[in-house]
This record gives sequence, structure tokens and C-alpha cells, in this order.
Amino acid sequence: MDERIIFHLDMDYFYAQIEERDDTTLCGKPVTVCMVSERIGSEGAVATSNYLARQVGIKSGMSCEQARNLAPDGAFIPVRKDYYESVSDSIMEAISGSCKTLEQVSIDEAYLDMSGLCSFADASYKIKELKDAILESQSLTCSVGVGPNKIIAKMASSKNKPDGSTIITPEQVTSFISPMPIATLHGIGAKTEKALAAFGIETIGDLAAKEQSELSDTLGPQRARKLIDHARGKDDDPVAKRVKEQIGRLASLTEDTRDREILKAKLIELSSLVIEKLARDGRTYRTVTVNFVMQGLDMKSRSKTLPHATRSKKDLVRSADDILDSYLDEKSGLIRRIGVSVSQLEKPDGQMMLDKWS
Ligand code: DGT
Ligand code: CA
Ligand code: CA
Repeated sequence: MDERIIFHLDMDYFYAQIEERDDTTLCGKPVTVCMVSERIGSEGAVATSNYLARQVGIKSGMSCEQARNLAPDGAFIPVRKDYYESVSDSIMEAISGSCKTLEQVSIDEAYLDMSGLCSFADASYKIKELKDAILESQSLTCSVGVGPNKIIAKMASSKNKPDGSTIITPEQVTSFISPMPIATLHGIGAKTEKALAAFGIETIGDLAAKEQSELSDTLGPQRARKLIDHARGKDDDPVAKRVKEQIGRLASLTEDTRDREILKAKLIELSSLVIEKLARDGRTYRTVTVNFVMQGLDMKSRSKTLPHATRSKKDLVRSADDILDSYLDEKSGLIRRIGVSVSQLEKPDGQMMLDKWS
């Protein structure tokens, strides 16, 4: 096989950077994006923050209240997940033409298979092209890692942030990863870290020096093999196009309700968002699902499948509305959140979108 060259792209302080871009008055301030819990006005945990906020100790997952104490003059912004999703879609669209295969792995991360399109020696030009494409399309910065496989590319992208890049050639792999703490290896959580510590394994290099047989009893033979391979910088996992098997949007209601008009208006709003996303992906749907999160937080869903594939908003709204009617008829209780999703997605050329790597 020809030499592989894989890029890993990770957007910088993604949610907070989008907010900064959209509101220039935030420039130079610590910016924190807060999750908003069920009820309007009550803040949950920090989703992310910009680098100024990180300097005063604000971290993802801490309570927003705690964050406010750390940065009394900072900006605190409620999360806009659907909007960030649409920014993410635009970014992925802008770069999809620059590689052989694009594998989106989270809202702000993707692997790009660049094998045959550049070499390690000229990778820096491709990095610049990629960063420029994202800047031009969305005015946002990212960090890029380049390596002979996904594991190395991902470790490289976090080496130099924000707006950085790191290229690790096959020859540099061992010296790059060996000294790193074992917890930085993909797939090693606190429990495995502790189990490996009992073997005196603290760095990735320590793990690379072990044989499978030494760790099989503790990790299981397959996992032991895989983690040792990764620690030796070996990973042949392909960059695989990931397809979403459904597209959906969910929203909280301002109060728990079973008012038909309020629920219908929400369904129309959500249906528009779903249709927009479907159009961006160039897909059709056949099945419509409405999700109901009840006051006690139990979840119910009801689906309806249409006779033909379609991209029609009218059909989506009508189907969702029918489902709502029969649901209200059948069930009692107040509804807290409502969602609309479509599945059985197809590309116009008739290819089924499958719920797996393709
Ligand atoms: P970075 O990559 O270190 O410059 O900063 P981010 O903010 O891009 O961090 P990353 O890549 O881990 O996560 C991407 C986005 O995912 C981030 O902007 C917000 C969201 N996110 C990350 N961690 C959490 C979390 O603990 N809770 C919630 N709700 N969202 C999170
Ligand atoms: Ca990121
Ligand atoms: Ca990320």
C-alpha cells in the first residue's frame, strides 16, 4: 500500500469562537458559552469558553455560576446548538472537495484522507489551503494535525492550539508519542490508566514496550493488542465517510403544555430546520418521527412512513401534525420538549443512506 497521509482538523474553541465572530463587542473579553437547562433563565454547565476565559480557570463542564465568579466582567452566552450545527455543516461542505475522503467525527472535528494528494514534505501547503477555505467560508480558525494514521493525526492537532498545526512524519512518530502520559492515548480512560499503572506503565512508550501476553488478562487479548499497536504508533483504521441515518431537531417548550396550537407552531419551526439541513445534504426522506419528552422526562416517539421518498416541507409538516393529533388523542399528560426527525434518507441517485460506515 502507498504511504498514507491523514489530516485531523479541530476547530478552535468552537462554540465560543462562533459567538465572538458574530458579535465583535466580545473581542478581548473572556467569553463563556453556557448550557441552558430546561427552563429559561436557569443556566447549567459551561459548554466551552474562549482562551481568555480559560486563562482564569474556566473549563468545560463546570457550573456557569462558578465560571461567573472567575470572570465577573466576562460575557456569558446561552448555547445555540442548532446554529453551531449549521456552521459545522458549512465548514464540512467547504473542505469536502480538498481530500479523498472526509470523516466528520464530531461537531467540530474531521479526519481527511490526503493520501496521494500531498506528501509530508509539502503538507504545510495543504494545511494552509484548508485553513484558508474555512476562513473564507466561515471566518473561523482551526488547528490541524498531520500524521501517517488517524491516532497520530489527532494527537498532532492538539499539540499546537489555537490556529496551529503540527506535522508528524512516519520517522518522527515514536519520539513524538513515547514520552506522552498514557492517558493521552485515544481510548484510555481513568479505569484503564489505573490498571496499567499497576504494571508500571506511565507513558505511551512504557505501553509500547509491553507484549500482548503480559496485558491480555487485564485488558482482554483484543484490546491489549489494539492499545499496544496504538502505543507503537500503528493504526490502520481507514478514514471512512460517515453518514447520518437521521436528521432531527428538538426544542424545549417555554412551559409544559398540551396546547395544540403551541405544539403545532413548534413542529412547523422544527420542520423548517430539518428541511434546511436535508436540502444542504441533498437528500430525501420517507419516515417522519415526532419525539415527545413528557413532564416527568419520559420519552415517547411516534413515526409515520410515506409511500414515496420526498423532500417536501409540506409533507413533513402534515405528517408531524397527524402524529401530534393522534398522540394527544391517545395520551394524557403535559409535554416538555418536542422534536421532529426524518429517516430512511436517500441521495437522489437512489443510494440508501445506511446506519454504518460506508
Ligand atoms: P479547543 O478545541 O480546545 O480549542 O476548544 P473547543 O471548545 O472546540 O473544545 P472541543 O473541541 O473539545 O469541543 C468542541 C465543542 O463541543 C465545544 O466548542 C463545545 C462542545 N463541548 C465540548 N465539551 C463540552 C462539554 O463538556 N459540555 C457541553 N455541553 N459541550 C461541550
Ligand atoms: Ca475544538
Ligand atoms: Ca473537538
